[in-house]
Amino acid sequence: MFEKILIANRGEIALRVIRAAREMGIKTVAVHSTADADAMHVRMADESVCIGPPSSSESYLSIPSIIAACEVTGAQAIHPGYGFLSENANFVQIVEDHGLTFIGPSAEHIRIMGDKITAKDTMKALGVPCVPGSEGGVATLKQAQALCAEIGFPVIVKATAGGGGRGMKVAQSATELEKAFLTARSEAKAAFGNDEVYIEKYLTTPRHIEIQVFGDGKGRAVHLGERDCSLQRRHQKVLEEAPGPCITAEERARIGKICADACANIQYRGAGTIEFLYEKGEFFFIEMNTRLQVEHPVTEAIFGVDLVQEQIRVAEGLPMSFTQDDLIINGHAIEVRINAEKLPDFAPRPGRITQFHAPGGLGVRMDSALYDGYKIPPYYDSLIAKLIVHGKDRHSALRRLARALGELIVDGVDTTVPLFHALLQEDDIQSGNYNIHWLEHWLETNLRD
Ligand code: MV4
Repeated sequence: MFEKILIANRGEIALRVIRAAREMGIKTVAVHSTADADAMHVRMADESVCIGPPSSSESYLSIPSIIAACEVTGAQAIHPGYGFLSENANFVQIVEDHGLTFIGPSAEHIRIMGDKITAKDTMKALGVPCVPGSEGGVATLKQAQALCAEIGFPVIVKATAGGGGRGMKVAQSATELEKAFLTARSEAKAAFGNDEVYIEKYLTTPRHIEIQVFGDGKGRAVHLGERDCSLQRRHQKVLEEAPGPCITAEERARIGKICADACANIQYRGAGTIEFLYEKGEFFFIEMNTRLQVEHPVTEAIFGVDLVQEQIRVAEGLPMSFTQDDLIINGHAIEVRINAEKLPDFAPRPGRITQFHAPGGLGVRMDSALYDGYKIPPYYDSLIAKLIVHGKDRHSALRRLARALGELIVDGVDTTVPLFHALLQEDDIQSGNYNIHWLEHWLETNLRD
C-alpha cells in the first residue's frame, strides 16, 4: 500500500483526491503555485510544496518541479486529477523513470487515445461502433473530395491532434469542402504542430453520451453506464446527468459491454471515458478520455462507488473492489458546474468570496475548494464548485437540484447559478429533451439582452 501520494492539481479535484486517500490511510502532499498559498487543497493536505509562480506552465505543468516535490516529501505516487498533466504521456514516462507510480493509465494508452486517428482505428478494431468517415488520415484535397462524394454531406474535418472540440471544421457541401479542409489543416499545424486531419460524416442533432469504464490493467474491465453531457457551451459542459434520460437498460448493457470488453482487451488501467455521439438509437465513437473526468460524481452517486479510491487501488496492482455484476444503478444524479463567470457572456470573474454557504441534506454533494474570504485567483479555470444531487428518479433529482441551488450562497463574485435556476424552468430540461445544440440555441434566444 502507498504510504504517501502527491496530488499534481488544485481546486476541488485536489480535495477530491485528498479525501479518497485519507479514507484509505494514505498521507497526502499538495503542490501549489505562489498564487495558491492560501488555497484549501494546501490546507487540507498533510504537507505542501510550493512549486512555482502563478502561471500554470511554471507550476502545475512543471514536470521537474513536481518530480522534485515527490523526492523531497517521499511521495510514492502521483494523482494528476483532470486537466494539467493528466493526459500527458511524456509526463507518465518521466514519473515511471523516476521509480514513482502514476495513478492512471499507461503512457502507451494515453498516447494512443491522444492521437484521435489512432484512437479511432484502435476502437474500430476492437469492435466499437464509429462515425462513418475516412480510413485514417486524409492527406490531400483530392482524397477529401473523393471520400465526401462517397459518404455524402455534411462532413466534419477534424485534427488528429485535436479533441474536445479543438481543430474541427464543418462542410455543408462540396463547395465548402476546400476551405474546411485547408483551414482545418493549417489551424491544426499552427495549434498542435501536426497538420494531419481526418473526415467524418457530420451528425446534425446528436446527444453526447459517454460511457465510464474502469480497468485493472491486467485484462479485467467493467463499465459504469453512461452520462449524458449534451448541455454544453463552446465545448464546455454545463450540466451532466446519469443515467442518460434517453438510454434504455438494453442499450446500456449492449454498448457498456462493448466498451468494457475493449478495455479488457487492451489491458486498460484505471478510469476512462469513451465518448459517443448518439443519434436515432445509434452510438458512434468519437474520442476516449484517459482520465478521471470532472463529471465523475454523477456516476459515483448512482453506483455507490468511489472512483478515486479504485484508481489508487489498481495503481498499486490491487484488483478492483467490484465486478460488473456488483454494479447496479440506484436512482438518478445530476451535476451542475458553478463557474465564477458573469452571464450572458460567461466572462471570468475572479475575486474575493465575501460569503459562502454550501447546500446540504439528503442526496446533496458539493465538491468545492471555496471558503469564506477566499480570493479566486485569475490564473486558472473558473470552475469554483460542482453541485451534485442524487434522487430516486430523474424527477426527484431535478426537485432536489432546485432545492439545493436555493440553499447555496456565493457572494462577492458573479456565478453561473442564475443559469441553472432558469434552465430548471424549461420543459425541455424537465423532460430531458435536449441535444448538443440545445443550450447554445437557448442562450441565444433567452440571455441575449
Ligand atoms: C462531431 C459532431 C458531429 N458529427 N463529430 C465536438 C467535441 C468533440 N469531442 C467532438 N465534437 C463533435 N464531433 C461528428 N462526426 C459534433 C460535435 C460537437 C459536439 C459534440 C459533443 C458535445 C457538444 C458538441 C458541440 C458541437 C459539436
